[in-house]
Amino acid sequence: MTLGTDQIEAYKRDGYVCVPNVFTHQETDALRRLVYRLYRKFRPGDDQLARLDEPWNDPAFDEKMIALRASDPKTFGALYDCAQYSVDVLRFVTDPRLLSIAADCLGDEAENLSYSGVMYRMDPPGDQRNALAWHQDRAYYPQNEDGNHGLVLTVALQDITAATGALVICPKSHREGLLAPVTADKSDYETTEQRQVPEEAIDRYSQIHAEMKKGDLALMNLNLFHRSGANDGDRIRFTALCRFHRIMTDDYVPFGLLYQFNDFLSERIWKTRNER
Ligand SMILES: O=C(O)CCC(=O)C(=O)O
Repeated sequence: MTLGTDQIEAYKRDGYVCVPNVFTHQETDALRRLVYRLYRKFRPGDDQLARLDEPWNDPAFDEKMIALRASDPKTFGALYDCAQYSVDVLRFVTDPRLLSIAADCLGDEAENLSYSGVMYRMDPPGDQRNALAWHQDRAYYPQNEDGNHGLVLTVALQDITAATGALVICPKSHREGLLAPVTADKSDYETTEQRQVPEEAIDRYSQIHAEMKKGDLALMNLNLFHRSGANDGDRIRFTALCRFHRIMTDDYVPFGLLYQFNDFLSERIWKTRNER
C-alpha cells in the first residue's frame, strides 16, 4: 500500500496525514481479542462474557476493564504491560502496509527505517492519568537530530471522535522544529512523564481533532504539536502506536530505554516462591 502524491504533500505541508481503511476490522479485532485473553489470564474466574461471539467488542467487556482499573489498578497495569510486549502488537505496527506508508511520508525506503515506542494504549473514559499534554514526540525520541526524519503513527482500534478522545493537533506546527520542552515530574510508574510545548507556541496555531474510524491510520511528524484528547464517552479508547526513524541519515543515533519491568508481577512471583 502506497500513498498518493496529494497525501504525501498533505503530510509535508500540515505535518500529519490520516489514511483511511488501512486495516480490516478482522485485523484490528485481533488486538482487541488480545486484551480479552489477558483479562481472562488475570481474572480466570470471570467467564460471564465467554458465551458471546466477540466478547472483546462488547460494551460489557469495556465495563469490566474500567471496573478493574478502578478496583485493582496494579492488575490492570500488569495486563497493560503484558499487552505492550505482545508479538501481536509488534507485528501489527510493523505491518508492511504501515512501513510502506511511513517510508512514503519520510521520503525513504522501508528497509531504511528503525522503530521505537511501540505502544498499545487503553484510555478509559474520564481517566487522564496517561493523557499527554501538548508535546512534540521529538522531545521523547532523539534518534534523529532532525525531527523531520521520524514520525509517530497511531491506528484506531475502534471509531474515535472528538468526544471519545481523538488526538488534538496543531497543523503546520512541525515547521517550528524542536522547542525546548517544559518538563513536569513523572509522579509514579502509572502516570506519564510530560515534556510540554510552551503555551505561547501553541497559541500561534489553530487546533483540530484527528477523528478516525476503526482501522484508520494517522501519521505525524515528530515535531508536530499534539496532545491527548479527553475521552468523555463510555468505552475505552484503544489505539496502537509506533515511531519510525530514518537510519541512513547522518543524524541518526540508535537509542533505547533502560530495561523496565512490572514490579507488581515480579514481586508477586517471588512472594509465591518464598511461600512454597
Ligand atoms: O493517544 C494519545 O492520547 C496520545 C499519544 C501521543 O500523543 C504520543 O504517544 O505521542
